[in-house]
Amino acid sequence: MSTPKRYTITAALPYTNGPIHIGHLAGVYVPADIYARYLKMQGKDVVFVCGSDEHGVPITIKAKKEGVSPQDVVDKYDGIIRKSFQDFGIAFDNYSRTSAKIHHETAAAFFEKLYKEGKFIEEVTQQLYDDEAKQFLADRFVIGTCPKCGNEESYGDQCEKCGTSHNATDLINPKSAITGNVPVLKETKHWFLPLDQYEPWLKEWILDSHKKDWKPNVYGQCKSWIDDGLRPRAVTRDLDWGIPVPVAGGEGKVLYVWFDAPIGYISATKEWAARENKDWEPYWKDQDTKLVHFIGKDNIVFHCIIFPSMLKAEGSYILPDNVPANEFLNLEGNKLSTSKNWAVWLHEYLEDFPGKEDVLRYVLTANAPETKDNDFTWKDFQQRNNSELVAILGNFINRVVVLTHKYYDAEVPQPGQLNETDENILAELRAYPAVIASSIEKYRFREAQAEMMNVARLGNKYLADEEPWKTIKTDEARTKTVMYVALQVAAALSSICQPFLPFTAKKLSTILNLKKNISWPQIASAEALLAPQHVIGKASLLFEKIEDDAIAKQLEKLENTKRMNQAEQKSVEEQKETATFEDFTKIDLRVGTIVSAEKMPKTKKLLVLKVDTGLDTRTIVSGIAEHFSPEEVVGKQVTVLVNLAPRKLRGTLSEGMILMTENAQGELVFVNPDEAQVSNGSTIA
Ligand code: B3M
Ligand code: ZN
Repeated sequence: MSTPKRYTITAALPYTNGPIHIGHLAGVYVPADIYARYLKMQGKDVVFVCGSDEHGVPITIKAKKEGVSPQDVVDKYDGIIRKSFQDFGIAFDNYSRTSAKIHHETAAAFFEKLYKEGKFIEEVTQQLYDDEAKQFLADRFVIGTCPKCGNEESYGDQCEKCGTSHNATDLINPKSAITGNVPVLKETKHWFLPLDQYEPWLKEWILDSHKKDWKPNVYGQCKSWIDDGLRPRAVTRDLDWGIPVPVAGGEGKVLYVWFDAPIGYISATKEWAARENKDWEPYWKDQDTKLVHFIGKDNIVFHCIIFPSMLKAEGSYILPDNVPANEFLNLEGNKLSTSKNWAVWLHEYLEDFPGKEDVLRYVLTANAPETKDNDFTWKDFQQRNNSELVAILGNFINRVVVLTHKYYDAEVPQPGQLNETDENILAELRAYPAVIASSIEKYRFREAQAEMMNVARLGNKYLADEEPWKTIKTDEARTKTVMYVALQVAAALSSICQPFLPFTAKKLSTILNLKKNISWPQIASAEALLAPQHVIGKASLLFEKIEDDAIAKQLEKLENTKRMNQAEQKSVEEQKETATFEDFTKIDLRVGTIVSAEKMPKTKKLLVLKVDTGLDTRTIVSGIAEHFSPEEVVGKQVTVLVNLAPRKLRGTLSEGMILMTENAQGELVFVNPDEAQVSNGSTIA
């Protein structure tokens, strides 16, 4: 596209069925924010929109599980997610919600238009139905084997393993996610978007025109879907949560969430334009507008094939110029998972690392899964903070600021004649904005950020080579020149780091006492960024070291999560053979108290207990020494099987057994009665 007149930037609408974590930030929101901030800094006309995706089956499932209404669920998470975005400086022009009136109206009108123009196929088909739940099963209400890759846990609309999108009826061995039942087929009427009819156009638009400028992972996925052949896709559902189908015969049905959600970008733009007294239409309908969708790789088919086909069918909209989807971020070697709680939740991160928003932004960009899945590790987080942010960027700024205060009472000194080194440094500095811009415009944010750090490296190296702390004693004039040049680099950094580290940029502006933001063209020009005699502000540290114990705490948290998950996964043992009532009455269970305990010599596992059973005080040998010390168990009231045939263990006669079980963490615990209320000898039946 030749120079666009304006930009419409969208970031995937998060589902409001849970809070958001580092994977969301790394894959979608930080890159989108860097891009939008960068463009705005260049004075471009930009709208950057997002919002909560509040329809769809995951939300109704969550509501069912928690025994609340879907509205309660979306209200709760919309609030949490909205706050996380604000906290991390994701500067949307508008963050809307798909439950907003304007969205319901926009999506319904969009559907109606396609309906009236005959763009849908209307068909009565057999859909999966859960007889017990009295409900049709679509999307995430049904789980089965993916016809493409064999993943046995595929959802009805999409396989998370291979990314294929399909119809629920395509699944092999489908099962209801509500009851676990095998669904039956039942007739129902739905509207389908005939994607097959768009195939020739999609081939031309994606396979021919975007071969060069779309990322290989995105292009490759699109090509594979198109090569597989596209089929009509239902855009309505038999559900009661969503946007009602606005045409006759649509009663009791709603729009498919993936039909309404991307229209949410349009609604969010409308809402913004109304607030800003602007016209929304050029942002979506003028061919000179560049539309860019930031998403994760699981959303590629929806943004590259289905939504564009909808826009094409409607006829008056522009199409995305690019869809720079990222791969996935893993955490300490494992896939991020909301259900397994394997995540770093943004709201929790800020509790543990207050004021370190930019550190996370930095690390996530440095490690962004741009071309392949990548791993977030806490060690790497610490390392990048300590040896990059603190040691390079923070250190450079701190040296410049502290020395300026010390030598010149905070005033930018008047430089003398610049020598070749100084000229080279300034020439290098002036070249950076173009280099970084070029990476950003190619959606290579890691590369762009690495170049930003190179500016700080340049400054550090310059100071280390010129050693103003030494020359101050021998050559005042030279020192002034060096400090002047170093201050120019510091000033440039306040602007160059802004898209990546917005909080730091602000701090740095305050430290340098900048009255106006410095623009990138200004850096590229020969003009002084900080004029002699300008008085800078107080020194303060941009970053601080992260110590080992803070990292250990995070790793411990993850270890706990692992343990919990393992305990949960442990399958429940099958029920044993039936015992008759007579069998049961033979068993004599009593309440007893452990009165003494000692380790059985020369064994690891055995404790010799004396137990007051109410009948007598007897010896019981128990294999719990690896779980409890003798001191821990003395005084405990426990359940005792008293009529177990006595048996000799290592020469000691054991007359009974103490009942134990395992808790969720896999630790042994006593099966004990409510201690205060029962006396020893009480029978248990
Ligand atoms: N809510 C899916 C997701 O969070 C979906 C994105 C919608 S973008 C229009 O993965
Ligand atoms: Zn699959």
